[in-house]
Amino acid sequence: YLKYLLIIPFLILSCKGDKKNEKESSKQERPNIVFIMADDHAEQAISAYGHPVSQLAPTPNIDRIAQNGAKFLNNFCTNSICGPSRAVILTGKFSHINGFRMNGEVFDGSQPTLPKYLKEVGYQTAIVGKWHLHGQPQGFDYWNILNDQGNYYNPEFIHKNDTTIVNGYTTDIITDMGIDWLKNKREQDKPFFIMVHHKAPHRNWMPPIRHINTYDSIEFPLPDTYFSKHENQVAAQEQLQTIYEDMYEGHDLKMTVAKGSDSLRHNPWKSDFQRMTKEQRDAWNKAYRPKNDAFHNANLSGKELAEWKGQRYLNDYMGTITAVDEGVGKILDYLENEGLAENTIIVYTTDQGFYLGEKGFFDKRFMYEESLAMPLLMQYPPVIEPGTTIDALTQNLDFAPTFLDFAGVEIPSEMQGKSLKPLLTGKADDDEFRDAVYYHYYDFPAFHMVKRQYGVRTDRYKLIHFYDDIDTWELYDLQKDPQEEKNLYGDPEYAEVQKKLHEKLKSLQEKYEVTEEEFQTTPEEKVERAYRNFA
Ligand code: SGN
Ligand code: CA
Repeated sequence: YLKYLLIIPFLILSCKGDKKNEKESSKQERPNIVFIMADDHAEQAISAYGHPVSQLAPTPNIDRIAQNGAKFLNNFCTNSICGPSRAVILTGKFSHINGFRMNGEVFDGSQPTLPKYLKEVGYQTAIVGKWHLHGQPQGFDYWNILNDQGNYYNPEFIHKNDTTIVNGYTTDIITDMGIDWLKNKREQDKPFFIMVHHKAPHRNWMPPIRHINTYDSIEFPLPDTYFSKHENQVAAQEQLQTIYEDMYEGHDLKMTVAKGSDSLRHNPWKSDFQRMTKEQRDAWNKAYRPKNDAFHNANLSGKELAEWKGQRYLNDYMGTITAVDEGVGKILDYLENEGLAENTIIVYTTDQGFYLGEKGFFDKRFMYEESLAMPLLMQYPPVIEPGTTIDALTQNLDFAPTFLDFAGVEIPSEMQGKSLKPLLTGKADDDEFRDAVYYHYYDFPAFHMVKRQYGVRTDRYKLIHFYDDIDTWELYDLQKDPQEEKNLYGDPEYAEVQKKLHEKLKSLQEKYEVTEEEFQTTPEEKVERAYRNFA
């Protein structure tokens, strides 16, 4: 008996110990999250996605995430513009619910957000780089953000109440800030969530000196639709984002006034160049001068000139991407070397898609594929099989619920997205995840004059309504016409499809609590917005 009596307290103690261990380990098991987001990085420029341009200027480090984990093939934004996409990511709610519809508005930081929920369960949270939601970030233990859009060279950063110029190249600075926080600034025993938000490859596509000439010998393929006439696409006819018509020859294309000169042609925002140090500017001129002189010698005009502009754009754009890719490599190496990669969800994405000359365009905003698509790569070794591809229709709306789900936090019912975890763990069927996505872009009149529009996209079809100062519908069969050049709206052969899409659109608007007010603008508001955007 005595023997057994002695064992009892021991059993009680060891049970308690087990419980404690259980708690400890579940705490430790909350995954860290490293969320790397570029600004305007087209899917066409990530080699893991296989598009022709990216094969000539590959992104081996970004691709590592796809190899280690999952590549989403049908991920879309809800509103293809910077601030709004960021607000959707933070809240898991559409723009009309989180209140941030257009660039230039101020994000209501008092609302519940992803970092706030994560903090509640013990995460350390940080954001470095582009913020662009105006006002100070809330819910982050540490933040150091670019002032507004930020600049490529010697950008200003805002930390607490101080604005400081940080010397160097923005992508490298942001990468180093991210690593510095991971290494030196966080509390080492807590799970962490960091958002590393690049400025690149945003306009005006200024590469680091080391990559100005990296792609000089490459001829990038220009898209078949580079000279599209936008038949039956009124909004596309009236936009101001055509490479060969609307890019500023100096500021954007770095074209000089004459052979032998380093003076830029049209360059309305001088500060992007003036802020460079003499040393940077000299190295810059040295790298650009020979190719600008070759351009003057060639004496191009018409179609040839338009194509040359497309090449210069892609050359610079890919140069900025290459620096982003190097930065991603540095972060991955750091996490791997520190033994952190195993328990860290690493994400690479961008705030929205971008045009690399499709339809003649640069920029985004339209509901057409290139700007609607949002590349998304995610690795998390414990549950995501290497080389996974996901076909489901997913959105930036789903990011917050996904991270909360992985962190073991109950997803708040008011969030409008869905957790991607079941897709990533093979527990959900791609086809059944979602049958259509809803989209709404509001920012008109504004830069590039892309009309207000909303619509629905299924796995095969897309219906768009352009409204406000026009009232036109477009319908595409993406299987037969992936380049969206043939507007089928009103085509009798598609009458049934059209009817179904209208019904779907209506049901999504009901589901997502879209009200009539969403579609109204007062003339005063328009004037105010136009002023804000052009000023
Ligand atoms: C700037 C750019 C525009 C771009 C907007 C929004 N002009 O105004 O081309 O569409 O930002 O971009 S620039 O010459 O000043 O760069 S967003 O990514 O912030 O939404
Ligand atoms: Ca952007």
